[in-house]
This record gives sequence, C-alpha cells and structure tokens, in this order.
Amino acid sequence: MSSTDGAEAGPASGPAPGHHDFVVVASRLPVDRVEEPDGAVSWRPSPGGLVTALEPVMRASGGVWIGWSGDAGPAPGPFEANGLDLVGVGLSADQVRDYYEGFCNATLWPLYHDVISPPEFHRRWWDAYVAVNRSFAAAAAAEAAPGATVWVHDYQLQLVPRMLRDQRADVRIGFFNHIPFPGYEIFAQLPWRRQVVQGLLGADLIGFQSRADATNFLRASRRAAGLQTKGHIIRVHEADGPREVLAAAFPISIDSAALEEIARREEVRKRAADIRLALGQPNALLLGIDRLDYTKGILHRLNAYGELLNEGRLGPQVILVQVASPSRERVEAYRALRDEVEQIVSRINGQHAEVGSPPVHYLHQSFPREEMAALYLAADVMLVTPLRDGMNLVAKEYVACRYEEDGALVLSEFTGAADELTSAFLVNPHDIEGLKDAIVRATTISPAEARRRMRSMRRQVREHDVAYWAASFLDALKQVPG
Ligand code: GDG
Repeated sequence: MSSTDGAEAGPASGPAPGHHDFVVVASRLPVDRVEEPDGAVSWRPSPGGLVTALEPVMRASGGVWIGWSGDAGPAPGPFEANGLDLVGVGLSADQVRDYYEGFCNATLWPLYHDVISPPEFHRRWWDAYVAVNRSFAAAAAAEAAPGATVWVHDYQLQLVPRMLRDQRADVRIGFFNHIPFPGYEIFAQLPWRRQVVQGLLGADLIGFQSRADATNFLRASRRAAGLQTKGHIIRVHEADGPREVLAAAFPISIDSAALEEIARREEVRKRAADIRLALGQPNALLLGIDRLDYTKGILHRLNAYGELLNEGRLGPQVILVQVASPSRERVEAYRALRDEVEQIVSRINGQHAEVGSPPVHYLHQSFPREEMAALYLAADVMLVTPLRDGMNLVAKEYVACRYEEDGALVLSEFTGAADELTSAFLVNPHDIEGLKDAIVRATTISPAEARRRMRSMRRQVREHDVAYWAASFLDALKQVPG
C-alpha cells in the first residue's frame, strides 16, 4: 500500500489510560510503523479485513485500540495516529515465531479453515499463545474504565475474555471471531480445545460470521467443556454463581457508502477506463483480489480459467487480473503456495499469450484503496472462490462499487458472504466443471439479468454495512444479562 496519510507518533490526546469506556483489543494495530530516511517515525493505515471493518466504527465511537505493531520488539507507548488512540503490545522475536507464525498462522488458521492445510500442534507454540494472550488481557485491564465495554477480536486472542474477566469482573466483554469456527470433529483435534472454549466463554457475547459457526461453537461448548446450552445461550459456572453467555451470528460488512463514493470519483472512473485500455480493451475482464492465502481458492480459480482457455470456451480476449497481496511470507505453507500460483500463471501465459498480451495479469502487490476501487469498476466478472472464508469482504466491496448495477459476481458457497449475496453465481470451487460453467455464464450474462442480480446484492450490502454490524453487536452486548 503506498498511501501515507499517517500521523507522527505523539502522546494520546484522549482520556488518560484506565479511563476508556470503549476498548478494542485486536491482534494488530490498524497502522504500520514507517521509518523515514531522516529517522522520523510515522504510521500509515494497514490493509486487511479487520482494519477495513473497524476503522469507521472506531472513529465514530472514540475509544482506544490495543494491538501489536507487527514488528518484534518492545511496544510503542500509547500514541495517536490517523485520529485513533492506540496502545501497543510488544512481542519478542521468539513470540513472533511461536505465537504469531506458529500457533496463530500454522495451528489455528488451518484448523479453523477445515484443515485445507495440515495444522501443526506444538506445546511450545501453545505456551507462547497463553503468554501473549496474557499480555493483551493485562493491557485491556489497564485501559478499561470501570464498567467499560471491551471488544476482543479474532482467533489470535481467544483466551483474553477469560483472562480479562478474572482481573476485571466489572467490564462487559464481547468477542468476535472473524474466521470460521469449525465443526466439532475438526475442532476436537486441538489438544487445548477445552482451554480455548473456556477462554472464549469469559465473554458475555461471542459473535460469529454465520449461524453455522455459532452452532459449531455451541456444540464445542457442550462437547469440550461439558456445558449446557439452550438455543444460543451457554450456561457457565463462575465461583459466584451461574452466568449466561450468548453465541450468535453477526455477519461483518464494509463501509459501503464510503467505498461507493470512491468508486464514483471522476479520477477513479478514469483510472478504471485506463486499466481496460492498458489491457487492450478486452471483451471481458475477470478479476480476483485476495491475500495470497491457501484458503482463498486461487489455484482452483486459475486452473478453471486455464482449462476454459484450453477448451476455447471463453472466446477471444477474456483477460484475468489476479491481485494476490503479500501475506505471512515467513510461514512455509504460504511460500509454497506462492511458488505454485506463480508456476500456474506462467504455464497459462506460456501457453496462451500473444506477444504483448498475456491472458493472466498477476500482481503480487498491495494497492491503495482508490486503485482497488478502479479495479472493481473495471472488472466485468469478480471471481471470489475461497475453499473456506469467514465472510470475504472483497465480494461485498465489488458489489458496493458497481453503482451502475452491472457486472457479475462468482462466489464460493463456502464463504460467509454466500449466506447474504444469494444473487451471485454461487459455486463449489472444488467442482472445477461447475466453476468453469459459472465463469462462462457470468461472462456472457445479459445486461438485464446482471442488473437484476446486482440490484438485489447492492440492497443487501447497502442496508447491512459495517456500521449496522457494529451497532447490532454492541446492542446485543448491552442486552446480555451481565
Ligand atoms: C478476515 C477473514 C473476513 C486486500 N488487498 C489489498 C487490500 N485488501 C483488503 C480488501 C478487503 C480485505 O483486505 C480482505 O478482506 P477479506 O474479507 O477478503 O479477507 P481476510 O483478510 O482473510 O479477512 C475474512 C475478514 O477477516 C473480516 O472479518 O471477511 O473471512 O478471513 O477489505 O479490500 N486493501 C488495499 N490494498 C490491497 O492490496 N487497500
């Protein structure tokens, strides 16, 4: 990402630590540290699902965001960047290796995404996970005002709710899981399954992306922790008596209006036209935008596209632009995936390119939001084909940008987004023939059918935006009996 609208680090201008009524605890701060050649430090917004989702909510409600900066070493003191009050949690180099790259990215991530890649279980990694969760819980306990609302995010911090409650029984704790919660047969592989369930149950409200995820967690509470559930309520036993925890679905979304506003800008529309021009005015432009992650189904998508070219089913000049933003490059499975993706891209281009016009344009880069919006605008067909994805914001972003009610979305049924965007071309990405058929249908869709499908998806994304998501979660949190 090349935009640098970050602010200099400086003392927080908000309330003094320990006096925040609203505390967000997430594994990462919503900014990256940038050191200028003259040694000055600035912070620029960092891309990613959670940041994209929470930034507008934080701005609207004030409060403090606790997270890790992304670099090994001591935490930066409390600071303000980009108008947000931030508190850093420091991770040592060993913790980055064992907690972040290890337990988070090589144990929990693959386990929770249906073991697409085999999870590794190491006791040293678990110990690091416990220690780092303890640091985050301590920071939250220090920042929260009496009776504050604390919103903990995602699979990296599942033990924080319990640890925080043990120190601060007065605060109200919400937890939101951004990734899927797996079926019990898969979750049960985790040697520390009971501790994880009990860690989460320190919260008053546990939010999931879909009803299926919430149901899986309710079952895990019964099976791994031996607790009773009734509907969406889990009965937890505390030293001072029973307590009720609610587990339910709160599908996350995007700031739809803000993104549409970007897409409507003259310069963004011009950039979209220039992109098509640079690609040789293709008959159809297919687009994929993902973090380079094995859950996103990039290989299945490339294989389907390659076969369609081999079979001559797409007609001339149907181009694929694949943005694969760099991700978790120190984790072995991600390095291997990158090699495999790049091999397939080369094979397709080697076989089908004419001089000056390759069919696949592969961009292993990150782009500013305006460029993303221009890409969404330029694309006739958006390909979102994860093998498993909690929600997938890219699908919603494409829909938000298509204000002329054209374009088509091919969407995996294994995303949370598929529960809402039912007018997309829904596919099982493992079924390569079905995926190919859907790509052909989306590419040859009539303007009337495209409008009908896009209009209904746009209504969904407009009415259920990120503000709606945050408000429904926080309202429900207020109502759970504390
Ligand atoms: C997790 C869950 C869930 C990507 N490349 C660039 C860029 N992005 C932005 C996209 C989108 C976000 O990153 C990716 O969000 P996704 O939802 O697609 O996926 P994850 O990163 O895996 O997010 C996911 C999400 O959390 C929220 O709960 O939906 O299921 O896995 O917003 O636009 N943004 C910019 N440049 C890039 O190059 N500016």
